[in-house]
Amino acid sequence: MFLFLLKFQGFAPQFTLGNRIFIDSNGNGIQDSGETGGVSGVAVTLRTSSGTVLASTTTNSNGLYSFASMTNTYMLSPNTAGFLITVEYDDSQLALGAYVPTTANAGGNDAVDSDATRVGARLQIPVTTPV
Ligand SMILES: [Ca+2]
Ligand SMILES: [Ca+2]
Repeated sequence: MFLFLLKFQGFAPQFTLGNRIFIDSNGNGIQDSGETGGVSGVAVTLRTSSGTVLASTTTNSNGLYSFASMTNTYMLSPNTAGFLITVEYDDSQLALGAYVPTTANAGGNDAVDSDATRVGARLQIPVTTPV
């Protein structure tokens, strides 16, 4: 069984939001050192807290995704909460195949855990923009 891990990190000052949809091979909710594979072609969307779509992208061959130049394109302010990075978890998301979400926020290291929680047919990560 394979699981995937959806990770968020924000990088200041360019406000590149993103990270990876990761294959959590041992299902422990942690991006372990040997787990370098990602899921490609997954549609990822940046939304407001009320669900309005701000931007969409797809993961690359390493499972990486990002929303770049946020401050200019979307007028996001630093250190602002209220955005969501979302992945549809339904039949429309063919790239995920039989992958299922892994445990969110496992262990004590936020740098290597999975941040996505399931809300209905959607996986989402609440986002606060970088300081
Ligand atoms: Ca793992
Ligand atoms: Ca976390």
